[in-house]
Amino acid sequence: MRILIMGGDGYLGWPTAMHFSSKGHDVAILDSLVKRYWEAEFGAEPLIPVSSIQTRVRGWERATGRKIQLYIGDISTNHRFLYDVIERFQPEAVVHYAEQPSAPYSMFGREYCVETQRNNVVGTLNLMFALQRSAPDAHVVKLGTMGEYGTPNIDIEEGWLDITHNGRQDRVLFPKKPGSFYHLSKVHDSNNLEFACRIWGLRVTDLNQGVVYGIETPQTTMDKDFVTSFHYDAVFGTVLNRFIVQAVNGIPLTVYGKGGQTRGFLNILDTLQCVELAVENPADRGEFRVFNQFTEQFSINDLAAIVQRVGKGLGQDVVVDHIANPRVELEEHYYNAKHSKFSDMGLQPHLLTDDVVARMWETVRQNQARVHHSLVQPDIKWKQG
Ligand code: USQ
Repeated sequence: MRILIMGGDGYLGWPTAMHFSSKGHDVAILDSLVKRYWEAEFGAEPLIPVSSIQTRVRGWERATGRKIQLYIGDISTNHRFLYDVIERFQPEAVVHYAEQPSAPYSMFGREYCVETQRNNVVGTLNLMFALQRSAPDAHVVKLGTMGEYGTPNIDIEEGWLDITHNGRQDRVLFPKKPGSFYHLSKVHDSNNLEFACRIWGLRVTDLNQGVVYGIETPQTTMDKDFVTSFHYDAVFGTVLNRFIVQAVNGIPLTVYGKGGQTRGFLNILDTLQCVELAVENPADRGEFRVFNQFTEQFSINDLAAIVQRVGKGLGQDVVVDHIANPRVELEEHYYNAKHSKFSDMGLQPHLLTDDVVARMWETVRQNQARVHHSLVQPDIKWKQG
C-alpha cells in the first residue's frame, strides 16, 4: 500500500515509518520538523541523540534497500503544500501523528495553548480538505487520545455511546471531559473528522491511544541513526518513561499528588501493531470508527511500585515522592475503559512485565550521562500557566 506517515520524524512516527517500510509498503514521511523546535524552546533533548530525518531516511535505504520518500513542510500553515503531497503521492492510507503531543506544553500560557490548538486543529482540517479534493477514498488513521474522555464516573465505551433519552434511542459520540488544552485539541479533531465522514463520506479511524512507554522496536535498534526520540523531561516525557530515567539516576519518583490517577497504557510495540491492524482493515466510506488503543490500566502508584520493585532487583533503592500535583485532575476515581476492538482484530499485547522495565532500565543506564537533572521536576502549573 502507499502509506503517508504525517509526523514521521517523531517518537511514534519514525518507528511507524520503518515498520511499514520493512513490510514492503510504499512509505512517505511528511513532517514540518517543528517538534524539534518546540523541544528546543524548553531545552529538552531526547535521551539518545536523534539524527536528522534526512540522515535517518538515507541510512534506512542503505541498510534495507527500501526508499522512504520525504516531504518537509507544515500542514497547518501551508495547505497548498499538503494538497500537492496528497495529489502526487495518492496515499491509500494516511497515518496522522503530526500534532503537538504534550499536555504541559499546551498549559504553559496563552501562546502555547493557541499554538497547540491552531497546529493540531487546522492541520487536521487541511488534511480533510486535501483528501476531499484529491484522494477521497484514502483511509485516515488519526492519532487521538484516551485523554479525550477524561475520567468519567461511568464506563468508557469505544468512541460511541448508545443512549435512551425520554424513551427514544440514538447513538452519539461519547461525552468528552478532557484535562488539558492539548487533549481538547484532539476532541476538536474528532468532531471535525466525524463531520467529514458524515457529510463528505471520508473514511477515518480515530485511535484513542493511552500513555505509551518504551524505547525500542526491532528497527530502532538496527542502527544508531534509527533510534527514536525518547523523552524524560517534564514537558514531553510520559510518566513511565520518566519514572525509569528518574530511578536510574537516583532521583525520587515524581508521583503527582495521591497517585491514584488511572490511565490506559501500552508498549510502543503495540502502537505499531495497532496502527498496522487499523491500516490493513480500513473503515468504510463514510464511517468514523473509534478504537481505544491501550492494553492495560495502571494507576500512577502501581507504576511507581513496579519501578521500585525492579530497581530493588537490580540493587538500586528507588524512593517514591508524592509531590504537589501541578495539574488539575482527579487523584482517586473510577476508571473502566473498554478496549476490545483491537483484541477482536488479533492484537497480541506486549504487557508490562518486570523484564520489560529491566530492559528499558538498561538502555537508560547506558545513556545516563546525558540526563539533565534540571529538566525532571515539573514547573508548568495548570492553574497559573
Ligand atoms: N504523572 C505523574 N508524574 C509524572 C508525570 C505524570 O504522576 O512525573 C501523572 C499525570 O499527573 C497524569 C498521568 O501521570 O495523571 C499521565 O501523565 P503523562 O504525562 O504520562 O501523560 P499525558 O499528559 O496524559 O499525555 C500522554 C502523551 C499524550 C497522550 C496521552 C494519552 O503525552 O500525547 O495523548 O499520554 S492519555 O493519558 O491516555 O490521554
